[in-house]
Amino acid sequence: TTVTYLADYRAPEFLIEKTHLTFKLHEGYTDVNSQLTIVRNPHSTHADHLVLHGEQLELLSLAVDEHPLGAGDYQITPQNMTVHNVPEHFILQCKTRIYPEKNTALEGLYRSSGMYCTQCEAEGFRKITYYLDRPDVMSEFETVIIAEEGAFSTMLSNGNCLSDTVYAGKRIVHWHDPFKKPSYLFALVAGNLVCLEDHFSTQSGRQVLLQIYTEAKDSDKCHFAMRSLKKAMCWDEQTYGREYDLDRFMIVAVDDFNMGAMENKGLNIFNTSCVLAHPASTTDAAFQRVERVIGHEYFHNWSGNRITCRDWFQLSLKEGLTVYRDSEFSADTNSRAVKRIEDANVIRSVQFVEDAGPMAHPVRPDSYIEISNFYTVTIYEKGAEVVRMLANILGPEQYRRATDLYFSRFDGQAVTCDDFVQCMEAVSGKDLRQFCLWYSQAGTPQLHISDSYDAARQQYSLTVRQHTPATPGQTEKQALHIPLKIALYGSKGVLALVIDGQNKGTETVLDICQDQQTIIFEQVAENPVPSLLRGFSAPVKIFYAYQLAQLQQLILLDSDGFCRWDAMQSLMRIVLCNAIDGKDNHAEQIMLVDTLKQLLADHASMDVALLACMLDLPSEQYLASLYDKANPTAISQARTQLQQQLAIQLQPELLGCYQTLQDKIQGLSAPAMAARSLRNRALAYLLHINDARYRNLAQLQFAQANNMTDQFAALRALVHTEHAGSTAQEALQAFYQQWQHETLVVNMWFQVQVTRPWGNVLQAVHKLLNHAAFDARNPNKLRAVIAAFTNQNFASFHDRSGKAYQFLADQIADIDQRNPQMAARLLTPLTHWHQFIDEHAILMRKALESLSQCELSKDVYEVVSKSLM
Ligand code: HT7
Ligand code: ZN
Repeated sequence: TTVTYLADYRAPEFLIEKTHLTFKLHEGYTDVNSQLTIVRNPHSTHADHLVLHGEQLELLSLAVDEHPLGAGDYQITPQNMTVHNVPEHFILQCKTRIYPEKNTALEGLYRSSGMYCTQCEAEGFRKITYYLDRPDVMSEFETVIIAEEGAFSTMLSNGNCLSDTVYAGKRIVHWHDPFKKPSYLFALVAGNLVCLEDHFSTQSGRQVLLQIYTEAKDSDKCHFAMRSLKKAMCWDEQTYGREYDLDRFMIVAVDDFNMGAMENKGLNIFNTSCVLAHPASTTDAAFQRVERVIGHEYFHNWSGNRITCRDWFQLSLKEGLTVYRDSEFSADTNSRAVKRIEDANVIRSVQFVEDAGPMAHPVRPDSYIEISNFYTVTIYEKGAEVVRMLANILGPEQYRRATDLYFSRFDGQAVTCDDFVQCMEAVSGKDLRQFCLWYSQAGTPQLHISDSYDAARQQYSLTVRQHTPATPGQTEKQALHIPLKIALYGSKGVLALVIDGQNKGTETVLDICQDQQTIIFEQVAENPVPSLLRGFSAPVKIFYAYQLAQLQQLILLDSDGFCRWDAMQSLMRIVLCNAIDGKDNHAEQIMLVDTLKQLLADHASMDVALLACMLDLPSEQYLASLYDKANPTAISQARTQLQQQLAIQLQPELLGCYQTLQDKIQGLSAPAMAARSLRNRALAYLLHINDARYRNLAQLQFAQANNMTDQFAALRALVHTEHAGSTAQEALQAFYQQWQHETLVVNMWFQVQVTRPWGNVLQAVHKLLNHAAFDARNPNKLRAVIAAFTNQNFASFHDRSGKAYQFLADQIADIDQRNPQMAARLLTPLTHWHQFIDEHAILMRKALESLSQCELSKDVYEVVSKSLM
């Protein structure tokens, strides 16, 4: 196996000015003719041989400037083709044959329910034709697609359609993309699709044709995506001054897709799960996902496509920035506090766990074996937090000027994370060298905070100590620049902040830059409660020994929604950890119940969406991360018990909430969604009580719901309680009966069963794998059954027998034969073995070891070998 290192980056020896591709689609195979206008890179060394990428290609012919090449003129290996003795400037003509119908890896050109589609990022284009398949080679593309006349209603590629003709029984469609782009943004689609059309007129008055293509059966599920797209286009004009640049923007929905969606220039390809939505069959959460992903891919048109990455080590340049952009888009359109809580939750329960494991890597990694393994929460979500910190350090005006500078300075180029930060420095005049460690240093910084109050001097001091634990290959860590946003609360509310004689208002950002530093607040009339890391101002762990009453004060009164939720999480965490550790918990439990009672009783005056989040207990995964060696059984038990206790003790308030919100749940407005989310959380709690009244409530909601959120929440509550017996079974059957023709809903039906927190779920999983609706080649099905079981069913995955660990290893060995990217992704839960007590760690390792005995793809090999190191 070869390792690729950032330090080995060299500019390309050759550039490709023009790329002219002709695809002849035949049943069973596709012939690709490419004509590349190649020049030697004036900025590079003077090689006289050209090395192109190419994998799994059948070479039919090759010519330089129309002269056919013979066997001695070139050399082919499984990864490359070397053409010897090429001139300064020439045209390379290459004919290859590929087999899309046999492509189960879903990378390159493949078929998904009959249609042809492509996925080229990161390195899939080399499975289509020989090319310089690297993001710093940007070329102008022309694409001709030829198929039997009448075979496909839709034949698409990037850019503008130049012509669409029929000749000698063949349909010939010619596309041209005027913007230079790297090969990873190339796309082609051919299929029998229908299209929803609309228009957007840009701020400068240009008309853009918007099209969303789907299979005919899904034509009624595109309206929400279309609205989201127009909203996103408008938002990017207003927030970043970015206007769309082509005359046409197309989205195609496909069933078989390894990720959520892909930002190909002018022709985004979407997993159906991230574009289709209809109130009857789509939950509120899924609606929000569609809006977010539509925004994300659209925003890539500037952050990724116009300005792209120099090499894949810079992946977060486009992904971190684009996630930050989509996250602000969602915050502006929905609840800002809730969005921040969701983001923080992902960082804490998933990214911190990645950072503590064998796959830990910096936002800009130094090396990889398989780049597909680096589309991670660290690159995406931590990368977004890094951009957010920069935006906050600069403030809104400077940040906007800095992004304007970035977009104009580097338009049409492939650049680095350093280039991005330099724009921030240029505009603000700030020295961001220490800040840049966020890009190169892996691991989660820990802030240990202590305080003291001097009543005589009226001074309050906070001492902050920072420490980042070692990660694989990085033992020495330097102090980071951490923006710590804080406020202080007194008995009558928020206090004015005075530091060094300067008035800081009621909220300030402390620049934590040293291993240890102390900040002194003056004119503080009483010992305050610190509100720390407001708005989740940095992706760090905070350690501060709050007293219970202090937490309660923050929960009830903090003006920062994130901090209210966070204080509640802390209180719940204390109760749960005490239970896990077998400690006395009386006072803590009383405090928790009392606080929740107050919130629920007063729900009319609260942000309902925020209150709903505040009812969620910390995830098992997050709780496990708090321990050196976690006992998964103890964690699951403590969590289930607390859910039951809270349900019993808060019964009247939960029921009250459920009933009073009854008349607020119609439609797709934000208040209606918030009401549904609170009501359904209340319902889920109530079903932890073994009482037929509550089961009837769920049954009634299931039967009467006119939207998927409520119908599914009721189903989930029934299936997830041990006491619902045949009622749950009947609901499951009815649900399948009703929705069996909606693939995405069937996936939810799979998911709800494998995440059941009781009984022998592994047995149920085996049964579902044999269900007629299951298809092991479809990534969404693998996610709905296998990933949902192993990632969202902590108790069953960590069953003491270790059977679920071995089950996952066996599944991965099988999936890896067809789809290495999916196989490697599914492996994640096993890589966390080091988090758990030996009894589990040994079994998890054993499963990994069994996998390491198999013939593995590069993708799975990298994860397995790093996990066993
Ligand atoms: N930029 C896109 C990445 C992507 C991808 C990567 C590896 C394998 C398959 C893939 N499909 C899409 C998605 C995005 O961040 O917008
Ligand atoms: Zn992206």
